[in-house]
Amino acid sequence: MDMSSPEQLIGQLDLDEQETAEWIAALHSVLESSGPDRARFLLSQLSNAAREAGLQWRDARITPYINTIRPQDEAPYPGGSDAVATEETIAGILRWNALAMVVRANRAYGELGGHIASYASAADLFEVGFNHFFRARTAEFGGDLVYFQPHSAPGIYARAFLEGRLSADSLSHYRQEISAKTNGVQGLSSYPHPWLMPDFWQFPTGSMGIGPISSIYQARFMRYLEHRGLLAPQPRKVWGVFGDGEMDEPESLAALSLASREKLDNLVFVINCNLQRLDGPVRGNGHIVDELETLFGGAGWNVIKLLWGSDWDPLFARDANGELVDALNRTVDGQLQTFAANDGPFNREHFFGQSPGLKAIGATLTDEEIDRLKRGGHDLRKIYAAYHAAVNHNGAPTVILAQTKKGFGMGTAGQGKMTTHQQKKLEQQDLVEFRDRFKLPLTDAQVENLEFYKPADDSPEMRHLHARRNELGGFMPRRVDQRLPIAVPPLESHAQFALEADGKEMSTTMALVRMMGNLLKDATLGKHVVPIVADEARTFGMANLFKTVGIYSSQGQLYQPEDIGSILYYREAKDGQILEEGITEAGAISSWTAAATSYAVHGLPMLPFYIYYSMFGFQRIGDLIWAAADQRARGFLIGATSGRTTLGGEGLQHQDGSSHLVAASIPNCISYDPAYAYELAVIVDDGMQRMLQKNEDVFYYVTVTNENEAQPSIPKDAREGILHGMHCVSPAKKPEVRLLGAGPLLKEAMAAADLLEGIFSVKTEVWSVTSFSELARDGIECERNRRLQQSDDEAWVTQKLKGSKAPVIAVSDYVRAVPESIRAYVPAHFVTLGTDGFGRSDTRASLRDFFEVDAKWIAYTALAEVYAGKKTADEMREIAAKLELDLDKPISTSV
Ligand SMILES: Cc1ncc(C[n+]2csc(CCOP(=O)(O)OP(=O)(O)O)c2C)c(N)n1
Repeated sequence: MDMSSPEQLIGQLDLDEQETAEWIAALHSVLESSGPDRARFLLSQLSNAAREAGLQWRDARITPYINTIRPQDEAPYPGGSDAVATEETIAGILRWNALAMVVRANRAYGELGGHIASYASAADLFEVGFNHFFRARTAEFGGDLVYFQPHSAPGIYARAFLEGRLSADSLSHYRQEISAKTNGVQGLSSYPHPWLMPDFWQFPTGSMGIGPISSIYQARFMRYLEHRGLLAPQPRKVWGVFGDGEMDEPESLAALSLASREKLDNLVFVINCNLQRLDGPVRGNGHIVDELETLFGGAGWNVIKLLWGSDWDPLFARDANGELVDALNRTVDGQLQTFAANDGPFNREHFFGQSPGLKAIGATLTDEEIDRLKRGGHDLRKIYAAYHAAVNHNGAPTVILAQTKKGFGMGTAGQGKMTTHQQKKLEQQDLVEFRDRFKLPLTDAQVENLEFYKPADDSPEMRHLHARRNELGGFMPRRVDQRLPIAVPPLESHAQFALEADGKEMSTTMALVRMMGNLLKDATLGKHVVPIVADEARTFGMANLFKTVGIYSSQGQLYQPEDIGSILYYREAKDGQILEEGITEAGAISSWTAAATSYAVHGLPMLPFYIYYSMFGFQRIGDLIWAAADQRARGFLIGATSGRTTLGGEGLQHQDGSSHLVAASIPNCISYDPAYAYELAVIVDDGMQRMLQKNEDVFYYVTVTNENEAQPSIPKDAREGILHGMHCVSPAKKPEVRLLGAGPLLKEAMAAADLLEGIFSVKTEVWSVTSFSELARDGIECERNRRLQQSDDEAWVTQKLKGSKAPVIAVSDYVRAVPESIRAYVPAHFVTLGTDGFGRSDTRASLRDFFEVDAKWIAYTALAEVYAGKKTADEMREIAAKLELDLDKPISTSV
């Protein structure tokens, strides 16, 4: 039983007030005489004693609904009142320009959308960061990293406008990126998108939950680079400014314990608690701040509640018997929102009118003063004090729970309104009120025209703004891509075994791990390689790397591993190279993204290989991969145990038949499904050259399998075809049928060719398709060039297959839609086979029969084409019988 819930604390009657006073006095006296450490020690001793006495007492996870930092402990504002006043003026201007940007865009084109209310609530939180804390990257300092709340983007653009980085023309092209380009202007993307604004945004945060988890793994990856001696240790911080609603996303909370376990005091979360999401308060009957305090506090974070502005301090000072604090404890979010949406008289009546004591406190204020009582997240001094405490906290990450008003300053039109999130049109009267509220020097006509406002260069505001950013190293956000090539070792140095396999048996997974092991040993490249797993290293045969390069652990190894005697023992080390993330694909991909973007974020190119069950990639964490693509990630995603029929017994949830379909939809994802170790070697080599040497913003998705098979050596001149997506592995003169086999099913296509030639004397040619998606992309582009430019471009598929009219049968271990993607470029009759439907637990042989993709089914399908119009139905049935195929079996997609 938790005896310390707030209700109990608040509601409990004090049976002996004198005794209580004595205990409290004792605490104060210890504090005064021996300081806070001693006081904390005594409290934990008391807590232990209580537990030993069987009290089952736990410290409250929820503290009262007031600021964590006492006024007397607040760090003073640098620059004092002048700075506060100037920065408040700047914040007002930014609010206006952000609002004007959104309202203008929507006046012109009602469909563009955008948000005003979110930034209105977050502006002060950002401004204190921009003016005092967010340090830019310079020649000497790596810079702080800031994850911006996505729908506050208009405010960040508004600031860049004042800074002279974005023009008024750009602001006029908010959410009009395509027409902006036509007009020769930098358009502004809706949310932070490095793909669209590569010199500006560093981190994509538009999809809720991605920012929080990414920022945690980013902070951890910075430590990894430092511990491995690749990055000089510097007091850099990762800041994440997020909405309270965004904290509902599982990804937002998924890595909280990692952050505290790793003692990431380089990480600060600022949660903009405006108590509203999109639809409304969502959980209006409670306190989101308390919920988050429990979650973050329980996970070991330093929690700072920043709820009330300085103008509340005298009210609390007058609250001798705790009535005001009690009332705040009791006032739930839905009600706080109603108070935000209403004026002074309403708040006097409904909040301060609750009891005579509160009434007396309220009586010290005018209605106007009550109306203007600030929440903590709108008070620059309080925000500064909280940030100051956060950046000086050691040993744990900090979260600041900043209470704000959604649509702050939008008056009766928007502040605290249920509908404020989507409001993007304001009446003239509302705009004038907004101008007056923030004392903007705009005429009614300028307001009507939604003119952007920029103070004169020599105004105190502009001078202050520039001085602050100069002091902090320059403008932010800013993405820097220095193009730092890294020498890629010659293919033979790490993949000779694959190029000249000469029939040796191995799986493509084994080949990949062996190649990676060799790359790790390379004098130049080795240290840049980052092997990442989500607790499956043994599944993929990577256990030998535990010993050779070690598993990263910020604490080193504090125990003697059970297998210490083995040469491959489980070795954790502070400079370990493998990121072993445990069972969290979301975490592992976040680490991968941090590594894959290190070239831009830290000016330090890394080469991550994240190796995982292919089914738990694009299907499970596809949105995180999409965001990595937006962030111009460079690295390898290795989908292991891939293919619907190749991962035998694992069944429906594990067998992947679709990842290549999704991978193909990501423009900068180059995906391959190689069959042979030598193909894999060529692909990895090409990837390294493009990503590391040529600095192309692409990443590679490569599927590998655990099926052992005899690996041939690389045929002469195969490289070009492998990279284009198909090359001939078994040519035939005047073939009657051509088989295209991909990945693990190339083997079935080769066996089908043997059946066709051996039993039916049908001349068969076999091609290995390494990438249907690359072939399709090439086809789309060539086709378009022919249409638009009247060029004679010909798709690779067409070039390779046009020499014959023989039918073409394609088979892969993926859904038919994958090979179907090249249909338009196949200059012959084309049939596709694939693994549509749910997987099953069974042997590979049974699965391939079930999905009709084994050698016999491929052979039968080929014969059906070759004999079309020549054999009767009965004769085809005889052929099927000869091949032991059941033509009446249900389709694999049926139940
Ligand atoms: C994954 C995902 N789901 C839904 C949305 C749509 N969405 C955009 S903002 C928003 C509400 C955000 O609320 P909150 O985080 O509290 O921010 P506020 O605007 O209140 O500051 C939603 C649901 C999204 N961007 N991403």
